[in-house]
Amino acid sequence: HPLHPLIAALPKCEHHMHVEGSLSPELLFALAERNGVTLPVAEDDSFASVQALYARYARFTSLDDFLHYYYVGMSVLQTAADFEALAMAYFEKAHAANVRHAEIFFDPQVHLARGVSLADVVRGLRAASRRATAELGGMTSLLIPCLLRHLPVDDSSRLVAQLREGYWADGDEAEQEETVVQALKEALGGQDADDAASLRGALAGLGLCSSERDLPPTLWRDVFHEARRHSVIAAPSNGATSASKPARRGATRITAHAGEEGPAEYITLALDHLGAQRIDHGIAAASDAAVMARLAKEQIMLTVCPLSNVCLRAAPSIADVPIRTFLDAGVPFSINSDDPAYFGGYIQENYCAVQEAHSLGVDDWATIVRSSIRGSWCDDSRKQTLLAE
Ligand code: ES4
Ligand code: ZN
Repeated sequence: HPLHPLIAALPKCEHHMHVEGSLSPELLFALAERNGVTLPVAEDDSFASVQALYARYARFTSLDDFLHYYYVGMSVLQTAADFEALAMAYFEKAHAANVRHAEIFFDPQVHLARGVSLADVVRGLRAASRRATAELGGMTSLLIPCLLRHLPVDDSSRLVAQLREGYWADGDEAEQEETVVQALKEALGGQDADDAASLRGALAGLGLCSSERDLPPTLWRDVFHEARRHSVIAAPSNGATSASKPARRGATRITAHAGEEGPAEYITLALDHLGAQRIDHGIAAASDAAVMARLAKEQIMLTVCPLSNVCLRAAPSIADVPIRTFLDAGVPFSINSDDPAYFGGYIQENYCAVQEAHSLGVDDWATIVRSSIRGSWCDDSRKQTLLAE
């Protein structure tokens, strides 16, 4: 397509990419071997080889069908180095597609249940994030832990309590501030050692994902209320901070998967009851005029994932992903890869698929790029830089 060089060159922001979903079958098998993890014997032998696994990924029938493979796959991730390698491989792909800013989801509850500490996960991801900035043209990135809907609500509560105490600490009692700061310094490594407050800044917000059917957002209302009440994850502060005097922490930013397989009503519930500032997927909004009007009025960004929707049968084809409907209604959205190793494409392939199915114009792409920057959770000065690119 004549617009493809332009699309490749667009300065992109990605907001909806589960880092565990960037685990390729190749890396999955390599880490299973290195870490001595035994993969399950599926009836259809899908874990028999890299090729068999790719073939199985091409036949997902639903979100839950995919999630089974996704949670088995991530069992090979054990050490901080594994998470660093995983995220670095993603950042390199993203950089090749001219991603300038990436906000990355991860699933702490699953890793904790496997005995992998949050400190190790965050340390590995942070290391990759720092390297990406240094080695990949100043690309910025933020981390967003997600609560998981397929697990009991209590499990989410426990994670929020742990985040509140200081997720980096291994103890389960609230730590003395001194101890916390020390652990923070350790978790960050030398580079940020004199800015313990920036450890809080390692996480940019709180998400909600996993199975959606029959799991309305209201079930997590109290959990998100707790998270917001205690600002368990600080929004970035503008003032100078120091280890001895942490900046006043802003309200926790919240995003939630809603309206992927579930109804438009779940989008409304996520906004009203969880305090969501963004909605992940949100394609069901297109079937509800009132929800569309609200998203446009309040400029709530949807993080749309076209290849994911087709792969998991949330939409019959890319042409059915309501891109034009959102553009016409003034509903801001970004285009994202979701779980790129599982759904047959990274961000570039998602942008190109949208172009091929929807024949967008240059002005449409300018709108998408601007919306993606405005809806990011980086600070205002970074947004200004991105808008100028
Ligand atoms: C996910 Cl596609 C999708 N939907 C909901 N939760 C998820 N976690 C990882 N990928
Ligand atoms: Zn997702």
